[in-house]
Amino acid sequence: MPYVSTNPANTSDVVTEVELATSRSFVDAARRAKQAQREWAKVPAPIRGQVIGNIGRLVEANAEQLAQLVTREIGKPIGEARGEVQEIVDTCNFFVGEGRRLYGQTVPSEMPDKQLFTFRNPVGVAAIITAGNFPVAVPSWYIVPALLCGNSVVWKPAEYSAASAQAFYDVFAAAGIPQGVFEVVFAEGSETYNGLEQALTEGLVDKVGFTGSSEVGVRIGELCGRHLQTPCLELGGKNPMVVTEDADLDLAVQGALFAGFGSAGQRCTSLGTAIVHESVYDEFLRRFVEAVDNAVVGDPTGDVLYGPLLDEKFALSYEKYLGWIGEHHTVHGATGRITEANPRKGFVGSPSAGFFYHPAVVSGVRKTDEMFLQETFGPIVGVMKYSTLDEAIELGNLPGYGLSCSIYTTDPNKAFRFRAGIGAGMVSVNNSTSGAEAHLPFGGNGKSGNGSRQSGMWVLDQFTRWQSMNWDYSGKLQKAQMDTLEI
Ligand code: UN1
Repeated sequence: MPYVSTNPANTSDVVTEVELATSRSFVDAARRAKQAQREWAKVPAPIRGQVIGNIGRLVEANAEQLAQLVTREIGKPIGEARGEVQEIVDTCNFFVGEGRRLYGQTVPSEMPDKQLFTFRNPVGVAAIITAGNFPVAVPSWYIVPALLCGNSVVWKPAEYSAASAQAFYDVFAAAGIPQGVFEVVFAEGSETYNGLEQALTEGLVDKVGFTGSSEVGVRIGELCGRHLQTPCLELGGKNPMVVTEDADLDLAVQGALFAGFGSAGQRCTSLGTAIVHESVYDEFLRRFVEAVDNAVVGDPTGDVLYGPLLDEKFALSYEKYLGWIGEHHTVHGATGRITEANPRKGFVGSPSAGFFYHPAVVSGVRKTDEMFLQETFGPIVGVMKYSTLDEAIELGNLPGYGLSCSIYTTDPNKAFRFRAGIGAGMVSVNNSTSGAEAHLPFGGNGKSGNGSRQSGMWVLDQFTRWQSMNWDYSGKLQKAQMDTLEI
């Protein structure tokens, strides 16, 4: 079945057409990957690291082209797309060095003339399923360390970012990743799920990495559980930003604008609800609404805060989120699709050519609202009041996600109390909820994931398994616990 990927800023622009695979093709790719992994694991880790270095250099050499393609295919503003490409380079740079570390340990034994060791072994074949909002950076967070650790990879990117995925894949092939070690399969959801199930049953997949919705994450988690596997799940978020009474309000507004509306709010780390102290609520809201009103939206090849939604599918779900706005809410400014009939001041380009939506700031949000409890993957931010920091922390935790959060405060005591009380995997102080750096643990808890972490050295635990070894050079049978030396 062919799939046509179009430019969401101009839907008549066809970016690529790919043939979607069946579940069978997914299984075949996993089989090739299984075969190829045996040889790849024998390549010394420092040499695998060199190949990762080649990838980083090739991405750098083709950075502008790749960024332009990402912008054309998913509508991410070009500045952010360049940042996304840089994130691959940063990831490669980190893991080049890891090829010369990938440390194990030497551990003392309780018996004389005996030495204990630990080794990191590759897991085998990693099946990586990723979303299209970060079509190249987030895949690199999985694929680069997985390969470095001696695994092979079967990658299922989002269809609507197929051209970006293909360009990313081509770089890996050109950098010297052997055939079969990295396979890409374009397939829609149910074929992927069936293929994955089959591959797990046949023992062809040893680790699953998934970035996407919490709903699909639960299904993948259940499937993996049946095969006694722990997947790496990076799911949705309802990321709160707390603005305390002593916060620098202009800074908080800048943070809320970028976190809430950067990438059109389509990051898993995007701001969900600004939880603002009652004493500064009105002033924060006034400045925030003004900033949103002045923000430039439109053609993502220019200098805009955000462009179109990723794809038609996301435009449709955004319409659903708008339906959560109730009588007791105040919506500041226009909502819905930007058209000639529903225009936006300062819009850059031609609105009706793509999936452009007005930014929605919704105040008067209550803790029982769908708007407050559910992820709204799009340019919509709720604003609500709190009176004590404990209450703000409780509100931050209430939706049950736990990916990212931030606090704007000039009081370090509040920042530390917030950090300790909030259930999120990532906490920002006086900075946006989004914009993770490539070498800090990335991941969430609760509905945001199963506690797995990506990035930096922490991701090594996803793509290696510890093996212990004990070596007895005493020349006799020494029995643990029984022959322990008495002092
Ligand atoms: C995601 O949306 O899946 O923190 C990841 C950020 C990004 C990653 C977001 N670097 O904004």
